[in-house]
Amino acid sequence: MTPLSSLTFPFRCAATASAVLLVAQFAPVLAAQECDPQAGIQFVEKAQALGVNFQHRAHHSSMSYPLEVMGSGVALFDFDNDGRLDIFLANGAAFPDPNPEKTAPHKVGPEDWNHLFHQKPDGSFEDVTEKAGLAGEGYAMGVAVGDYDNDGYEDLFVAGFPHSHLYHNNGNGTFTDVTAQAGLANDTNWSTSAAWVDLDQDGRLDLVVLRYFKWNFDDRYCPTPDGKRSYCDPKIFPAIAPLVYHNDGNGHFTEVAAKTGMGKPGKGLGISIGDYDRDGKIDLFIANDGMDEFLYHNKGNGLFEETGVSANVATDDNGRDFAGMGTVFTDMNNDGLPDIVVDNLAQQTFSLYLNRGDGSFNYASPSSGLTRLTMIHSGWGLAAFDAANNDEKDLIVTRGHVNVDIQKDNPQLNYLEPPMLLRFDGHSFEQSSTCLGAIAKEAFAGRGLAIGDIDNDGRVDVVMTANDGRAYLLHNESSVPRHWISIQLTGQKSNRDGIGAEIHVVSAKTSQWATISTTGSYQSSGDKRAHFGLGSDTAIRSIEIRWPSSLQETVTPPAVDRFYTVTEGKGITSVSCGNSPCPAALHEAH
Ligand SMILES: [Ca+2]
Ligand SMILES: [Ca+2]
Ligand SMILES: [Ca+2]
Ligand SMILES: [Ca+2]
Repeated sequence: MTPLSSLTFPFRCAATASAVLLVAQFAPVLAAQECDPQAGIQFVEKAQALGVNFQHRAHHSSMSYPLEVMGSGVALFDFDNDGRLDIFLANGAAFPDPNPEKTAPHKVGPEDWNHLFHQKPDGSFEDVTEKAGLAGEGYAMGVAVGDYDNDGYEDLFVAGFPHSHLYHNNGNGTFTDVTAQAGLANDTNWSTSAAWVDLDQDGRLDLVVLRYFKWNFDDRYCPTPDGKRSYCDPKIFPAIAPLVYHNDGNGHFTEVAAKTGMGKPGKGLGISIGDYDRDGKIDLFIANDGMDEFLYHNKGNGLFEETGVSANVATDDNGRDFAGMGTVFTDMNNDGLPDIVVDNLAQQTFSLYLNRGDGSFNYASPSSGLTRLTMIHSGWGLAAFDAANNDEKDLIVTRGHVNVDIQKDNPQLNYLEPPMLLRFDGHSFEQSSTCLGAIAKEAFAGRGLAIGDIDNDGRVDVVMTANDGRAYLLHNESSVPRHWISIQLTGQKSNRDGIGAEIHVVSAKTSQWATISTTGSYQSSGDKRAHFGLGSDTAIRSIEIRWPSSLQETVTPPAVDRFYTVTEGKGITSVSCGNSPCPAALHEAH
């Protein structure tokens, strides 16, 4: 049999006997895709109904340039502080086909623009791209949201090719491109995903920008078995270091990848943050394509060491690398230790690494059922969230292969795939994609994905993107009444977003942890609020917060089903019931 290692190429072209056998072996499982009515999970797709009319333009060419199949991302954030999440969508750009002169991609008109959709009080969206000044330049890929100057307004970093852009939020509905004055104009080549995180705990968000590989528009002919030009295996392109920008505090950044120990060349597509060894210093996971994954352990003072191999997260349990794309760094089984999930191309299976608590992880894809559920699927956008508010973390994934012709050579695989929902009970996954509603039957080239409670009803919603396709907004309409709580942090000594803070929520029957983060998934940026499903519990016993400044703070909210803001050192400073007024009685929720 062909060794599986030969199948781990993202842009693989040929079918093999082993792949077909594997597919046949797992075929019966795929029939069982019913949504368990007990869970009460239900999503309804509403993008166009709510005015989120976005079409991604990939500019697929005759030359199979890899750039054209990898984007783009989405961000869910409240840019105008009106309490309602808004949506930013990154878009492609045009270039000559073929492009021997290596002309940089250029947005020729509104159809190539990035778009900002403002959520109105009635829950529908209006396109405010022009007013905001966010149409963008070049081929945009990833999006990262963070208030880097701690002025209370979320700023926006847009990664792409051949340059990335930093947009400062002016606080009046407009943004200013500050890339050059911030010292980020040297960010050339192909940037994919980025993360805002305070690496050295000085109270200011730093910026980690992943790059895919060293690439330009050179003609690379990588044929399929029948001689047709196809996408080249990323293994033929040289790895490249990420860009790590220290926030100097005056609107300027300094590139410090080598100085911080994070200068190891990679092929980065996804990044997520979590304090895996619980030492109070935030660590980073980087999903690389077709090589070892990286885990950067924070040694303090802004210095890092790469511990992927010793921590057992560099490969699968047979030492095989994979096409790491989306990633989450979240406590999946409520034991207080952040776990790691990575999604990959078909025939590689997705990866679940459960934190052992000793600085290493256990590869749990086979034992959790994730192997059999993902064997023939390709994943990109990825998030863990409690879809049913029942104290369990579920996984949602956007899917689709990179190779348009994959089905021709490999009948069991698909270029276009519907998104997937997997329920997780802390031990094993259960196929629950039909809970996503009609979209569970709609195949598209899924890429970006971000989660957040878009309509502030206590149920977490989802936005998805498609390469050369439209945007999708999955409204969570799960029907079984369960309780929840949402926490937004406002840092004082810590960064204002509270990114990197850990929150531990305890109720009668639940004990849950979350790390405040906008990064993770694939090229996307999610709601910075931490949402906790509480099942039937109607009271919170305590909430412990460990701020990035190291301050430990305990608060006890008086009621569930509320949005709380906790300000560093000051406890609860605001409470809201979302879009409706709070009921008069505090413990009415039963
Ligand atoms: Ca808003
Ligand atoms: Ca700001
Ligand atoms: Ca740590
Ligand atoms: Ca919602």
